[in-house]
Amino acid sequence: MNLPHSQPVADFSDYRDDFPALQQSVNGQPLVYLDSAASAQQPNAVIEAVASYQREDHANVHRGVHTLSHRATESYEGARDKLCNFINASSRAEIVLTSGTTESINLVAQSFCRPVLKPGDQILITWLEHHSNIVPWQLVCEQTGAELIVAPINDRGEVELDALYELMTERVKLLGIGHVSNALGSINPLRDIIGHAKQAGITVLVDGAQGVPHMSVDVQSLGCDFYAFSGHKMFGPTGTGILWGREQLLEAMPPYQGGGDMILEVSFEQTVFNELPYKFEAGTPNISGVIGLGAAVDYLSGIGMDSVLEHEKSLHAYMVTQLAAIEGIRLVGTAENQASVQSFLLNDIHPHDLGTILDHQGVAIRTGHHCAMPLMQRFGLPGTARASLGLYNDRDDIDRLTGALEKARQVFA
Ligand code: C6P
Repeated sequence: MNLPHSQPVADFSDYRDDFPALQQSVNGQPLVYLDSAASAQQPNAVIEAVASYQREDHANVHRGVHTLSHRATESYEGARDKLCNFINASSRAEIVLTSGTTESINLVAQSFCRPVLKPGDQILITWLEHHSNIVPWQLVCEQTGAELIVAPINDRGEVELDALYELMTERVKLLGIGHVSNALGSINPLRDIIGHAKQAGITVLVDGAQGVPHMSVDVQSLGCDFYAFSGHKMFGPTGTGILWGREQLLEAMPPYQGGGDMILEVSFEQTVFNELPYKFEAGTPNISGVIGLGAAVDYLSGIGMDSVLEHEKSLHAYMVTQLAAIEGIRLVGTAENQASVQSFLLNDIHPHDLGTILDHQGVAIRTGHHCAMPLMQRFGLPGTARASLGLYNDRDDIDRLTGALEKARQVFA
């Protein structure tokens, strides 16, 4: 549906028409896509922005004096401006374009933490984290002799706040915390957590991979120091991501990688690095992907992130009610404040078998450990089935999911 962006739409699910991938049948059934937490589908506006750059404007950025290079640079840098406004960063210098959340977190681990961490220092995370918010810290702890410590969660999948705050001692140099859990959907009370961390003098990185696609994010009002997210989960192309960081911190950090574009001057004796954010963007970037991401930001801004959250919250509540009504369902992750994601098990059916049976009925979900193995261990599970929502889902999708699960229950009865 290609309405002017400010025009309200009566039925949110009408946006589905904007997504060509959702118009197909899979295994003889209209596709129901409930795997947006892994990667969201792309609207026509994004596909067209990428295609148009590739058809007409393809050239390298920041290098050429010719027209195509100017056009490419304008669109690429235009996307940075859109991202800056989208998360209310105070300056475009704070928007570092990366390949995704994973690279953004590794950049902070290696460039912010590695030069300053020493034995006895600690990095604090929680049991909810995705591997991307665990392993980079493990690596930097091994490199520096610092220690990784982990705040517990309760059986609903919520961070135990008192225990988290007790761990916030002067030894902790950085807190790495997810905005929304990819496996359980728990939304962390970030303002409260960041407030406590700041009182304790701790730098905070938020893994926002599952936050930005589903709600309005204002990095200045959150009060964190770094916020990392991925383009492909917010309806943009894969291989794009953002590290937002406070300018003062980024300014003081050494480059993460060396190469073209991140320099002002090079001789064999020394190199003068480029200004922010280019100091962190070595080599030819993912130009078409970033241009597509700019179009995704326009698309989301047109709908309004508060509306997206409202729509998905109501759909999530419906999903929980409908799932709970199925005999033999166990919901994994029942946090009071939850969004967009629901993990579950059905009797003793292996999640992979469940995923396969659902796929045969045209319903796409993710199964397994969701790159959160410690979290699965916390629940004594090898994995779960996970349905995750995007702005294009509606109640019919949930009904198809529950119908397919009923069938699976009968097959395994
Ligand atoms: N989660 C999921 O199915 P990348 O791969 O860099 O775009 O994002 C990594 C990542 C980091 N943090 C969180 C909270 C995430 O959810 C993800 C990606 C996908 O849940 C793929 S494992």
